[in-house]
Amino acid sequence: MDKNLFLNDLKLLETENKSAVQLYNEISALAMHRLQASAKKGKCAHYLSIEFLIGRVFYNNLLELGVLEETAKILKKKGVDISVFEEIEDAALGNGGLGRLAACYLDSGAAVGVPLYGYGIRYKFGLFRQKFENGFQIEMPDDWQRFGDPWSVRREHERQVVHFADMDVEAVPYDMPIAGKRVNVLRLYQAEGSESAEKISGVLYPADDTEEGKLLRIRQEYFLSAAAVGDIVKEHERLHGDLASFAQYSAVQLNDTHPVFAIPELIRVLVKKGVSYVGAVKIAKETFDYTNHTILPEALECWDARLVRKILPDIAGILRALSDTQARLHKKRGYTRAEIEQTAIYQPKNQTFSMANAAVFVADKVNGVADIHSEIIKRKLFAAEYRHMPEKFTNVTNGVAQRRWLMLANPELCALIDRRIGKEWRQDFEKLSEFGHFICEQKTISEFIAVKREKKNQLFSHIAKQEKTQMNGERMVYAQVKRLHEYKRQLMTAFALVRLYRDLKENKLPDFTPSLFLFGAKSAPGYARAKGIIKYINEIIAKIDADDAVRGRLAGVFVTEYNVSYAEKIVAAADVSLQVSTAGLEASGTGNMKFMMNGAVTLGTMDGANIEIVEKAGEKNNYIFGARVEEIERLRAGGYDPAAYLKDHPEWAKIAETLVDGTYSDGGTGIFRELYDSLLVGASWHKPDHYFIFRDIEEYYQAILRANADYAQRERFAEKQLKNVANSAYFSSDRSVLEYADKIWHIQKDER
Ligand code: 26V
Repeated sequence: MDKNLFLNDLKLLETENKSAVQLYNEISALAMHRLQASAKKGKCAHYLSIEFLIGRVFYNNLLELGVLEETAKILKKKGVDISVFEEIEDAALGNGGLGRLAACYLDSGAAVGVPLYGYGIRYKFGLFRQKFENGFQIEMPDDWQRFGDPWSVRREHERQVVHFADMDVEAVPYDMPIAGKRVNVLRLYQAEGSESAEKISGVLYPADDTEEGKLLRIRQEYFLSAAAVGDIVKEHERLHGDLASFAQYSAVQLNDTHPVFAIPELIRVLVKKGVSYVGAVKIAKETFDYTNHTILPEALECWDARLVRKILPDIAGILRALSDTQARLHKKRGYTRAEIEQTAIYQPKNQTFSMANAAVFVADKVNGVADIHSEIIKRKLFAAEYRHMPEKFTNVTNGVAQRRWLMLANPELCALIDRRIGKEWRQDFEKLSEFGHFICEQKTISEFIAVKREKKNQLFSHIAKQEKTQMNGERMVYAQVKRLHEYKRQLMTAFALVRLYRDLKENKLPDFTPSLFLFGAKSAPGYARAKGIIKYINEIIAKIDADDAVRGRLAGVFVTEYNVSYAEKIVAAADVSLQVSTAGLEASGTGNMKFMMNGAVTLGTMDGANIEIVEKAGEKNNYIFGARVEEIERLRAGGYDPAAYLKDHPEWAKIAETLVDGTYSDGGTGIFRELYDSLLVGASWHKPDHYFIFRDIEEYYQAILRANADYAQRERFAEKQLKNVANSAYFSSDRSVLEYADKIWHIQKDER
């Protein structure tokens, strides 16, 4: 883009009497007008994902285009403060780490010059908007387009028809340019043609507890897969003609199992165009790669074959054929009967298609998202495949876009880094390590402390506005912000908070540094226990808040409507990043990296990317506690008895009792009793305390106290924080994308 043309247009823009929304649309249009997608040459990668959690794009795009500062200056001259655009809400077409990762990867692909194209769904409603009523989560629809969508262009001529047995659906693409060294495109498809067609791109993750819900989910996944495959094949034919060379020019990354229907769809399309079935399978095997993002059994998709057959008979047929091909091949390769059964795409026992098995069978490469996670999938989840085809498996540790998570979120810290090592690190993030030479310097330490104070003040004034909660003073900030799920153990933090409250009240912690515990999370609407945990935390916070005896020393805030923009403020302000999942269950985590870059220490378990974080920044600069994976595996195999533990630890027993002894009220819903039972009796198909809270709780509490005591020596603590900043370069998604390009897609970056 020619920056000057844009800036000249902006200088001429009439701003008087225009609303923020109007200006947002007009300025965005000026930038869009000057943006043009880069030409495709050589091999391209395509990233298929059911979620793209892009957040607010306005500032990010101007930053990527290199005009953010100038734009702010020009607008200021016209009397417009660039922060007015903060009222434009986020586009939340995703729900957590998986979707945010997709957005960071697109950002990095463009920034480093890798031709990486995103394919997703343009949901009419994004993830629900959240508020609390009496401490309970209430969901409201997120009509994200009400401010307009100036960063997308509808491509009328590129529409396609997606066929289901009972209806035809129009897939209309909306293109969002992703600017950097090159301009890539995120193509989101909207479903049109009839009322039932429109439902397909209606909402993200429709409830799938009924047959109708399941069918809708299958339709969404196939809709995305078929539109993307159709588009990639068409583009290949336009540029290269011959389909035999398809895999030479296209890599397709399956972001978890949701887009796995792309495999049978590609085979279907190729066969229809005259390629033999065997030839089509070969091309598919060279084209697809698969990333696994979780080992939780409830999240590994298995679709009822009857339902797939009902609306997609051809696709069901191809999956069955593929499963037969697979069985023959595995037999020839010497898989045991048990291994053949485990890895089968079609599972005859329950008549389902295992989408993960299809992905692993066809993919050229399968990767996990952090070292430990990749080891676990090799050793457990896909053990048989790994035994016979070890070369298929690899790891690419996740990363985050430092442009959004550091430069945009924390310009104050960036300015401090600039003052020490110059500005080059902004283009080449590995240079950030040079900052390491300065972090023991008194001047750097005091300036860093001042930056943290400033970021806390900014966060607190935002919280005052959003949550009507006043927060002041020099507090230490502990933050746990992420999807709400039992394995992430927000409930364990809640217990620790109750313990802190009690110990403070009983004057057992005379030297406690005043602290704030910050929570942010949305719970899936149908996930009753997660919603119960939100209510419990809100009850605890309210009680602490009402108690004069502790108010100055301890506070909690559960922010409402936690989203990407809120996260930007929280990661910049926090001192301690709480990453406390049961070892082995958090595939990677990416919040942990965002906090690290901004100088929060990690207080967490040896899980996901936490392990790599402490490896880089040093265990002594972080707070590690709890059972390691091996111990959890042993406990799971037998011998874990939370009731016996509580018998020996009456202080924790009393705290667990607060779920049922009337200390906190669940409004008569019975959900606290259900949570209590899940810990002590076992509920649904789980054993009691399935996530090992009581194995780790005392160690967790001690780690919180240790960090708190260390913080009293503010400067020493700041050094630990700075060590984390200086060693965070590895966690840039620029590094991750280059690794994908090199190890998985075999693509050269564009050296323009
Ligand atoms: C989905 C579901 C849906 C059904 C109910 C239970 C459940 C539990 C987990 C999930 C997560 C699906 C995949 C996912 O979002 N994984 C996240 O991916 C991030 C990016 O790689 C990674 O950092 C997180 O650790 C991982 O949880």
